[in-house]
Amino acid sequence: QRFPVVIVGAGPAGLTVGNILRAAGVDCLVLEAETRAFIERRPRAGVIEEWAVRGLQRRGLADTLLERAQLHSECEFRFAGDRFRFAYGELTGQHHFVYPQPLLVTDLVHEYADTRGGEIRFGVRDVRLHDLETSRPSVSYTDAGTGERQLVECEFVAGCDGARGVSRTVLPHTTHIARHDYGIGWLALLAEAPPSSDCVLFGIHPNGFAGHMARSPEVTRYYLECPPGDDPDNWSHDRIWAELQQRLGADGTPPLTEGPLIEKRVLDMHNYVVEPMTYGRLFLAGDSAHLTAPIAAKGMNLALHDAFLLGDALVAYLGKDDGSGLDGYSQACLRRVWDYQEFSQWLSEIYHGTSSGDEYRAGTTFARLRRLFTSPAAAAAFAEQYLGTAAAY
Ligand code: RFL
Repeated sequence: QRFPVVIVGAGPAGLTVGNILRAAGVDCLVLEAETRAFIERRPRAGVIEEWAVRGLQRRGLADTLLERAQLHSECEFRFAGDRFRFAYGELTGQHHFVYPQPLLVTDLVHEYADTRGGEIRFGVRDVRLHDLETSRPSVSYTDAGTGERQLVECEFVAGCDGARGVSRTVLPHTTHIARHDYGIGWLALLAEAPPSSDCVLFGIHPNGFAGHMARSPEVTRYYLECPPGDDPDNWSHDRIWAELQQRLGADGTPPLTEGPLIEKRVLDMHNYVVEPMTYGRLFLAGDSAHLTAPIAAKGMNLALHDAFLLGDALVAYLGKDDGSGLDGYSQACLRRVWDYQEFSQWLSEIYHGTSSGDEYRAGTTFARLRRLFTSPAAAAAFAEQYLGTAAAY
């Protein structure tokens, strides 16, 4: 079997690359470890930046999203019993689109496999990459149905298999992997409860950070800062809601609308960046190349950015023999990646400085927050970074 491109992983990155290739008539094969039903339900991100939505739209991948997503243009910081609205949409003229990741993945799989006729094999096991330094690499895997090993020859491998995939493990020792550990955990929660505000809420509290993000009229994502490696079982339903009410409480606001918790898991906040994002004929995209803890809700946006660049670059090379996109791929991606990493770090200090137990950090956190609401220049800079428009400069 032979395909010009084999894509490992059917997340937002892999499916977007696949869709771009199919639209240009470039054949490809997507290999995915999970089932279609599983990836269409896996809850994760929910906030997509406007430039990313426009990028999907230009490639015919945003029709359902544009019909169904909610537009957000404000967020609210709650601290010291007060609430401060931040209207970033007014400052930039741009929005966030709230559209849960499983819905985007469902749209992208449907478009790729059912509309554009792309081939995708689910439930594959033990994917291995071969001869990446040559112009004839290949990928082997164990087929889900027959249990037999299969070998697929190709010209390029797109490593879009996320933070726990195989692509990153085959990189040579000359590849640099920069890591950062925040030393904190977040209890990530999905509540079967309507949102309690029309915008994202950030609770800055001595007990720890708390976040509120709408996902749909029926489901809301919440986060609670907790010790890294904490056991989710330490967090009973009652304890969770008591902490959320306290950390997100502000004078004159009604209590949060409570509901059953349908997801409860501890995320250890850490980041990494792989540099360069390529090795021979292997091109990494998305979480396989860089992880950004969900502090600034950037991961899926970066995955889409990589996918646009990689999809277009592969089409240019395979269709027009133009290798410039592939040559500049890693550098072009990493510019936005590092910009978002820096913003995540900056925002992390706002979220976690107050609860660090360090009076000095608490003081500088409040100074940072006050500046957002008193300095128009600081507000404009925050708005650009929050929406990802600054990274385009
Ligand atoms: P994905 O989505 O992890 O997809 C990788 C796919 O590869 C498959 N796979 C393999 N397939 C074959 N062989 C192997 N050996 C394989 N190993 C893995 C996996 O099954 C999977 O289907 O990576 P991709 O495409 O790079 O997309 C990245 C995003 O999923 C990720 O960055 C975001 O979810 C991060 N994130 C958020 N990002 C945002 O932009 N906005 C948000 O609001 C936001 N919220 C979040 C988040 C991540 C979270 N978690 C769970 C870490 C909230 C949370 C709680």
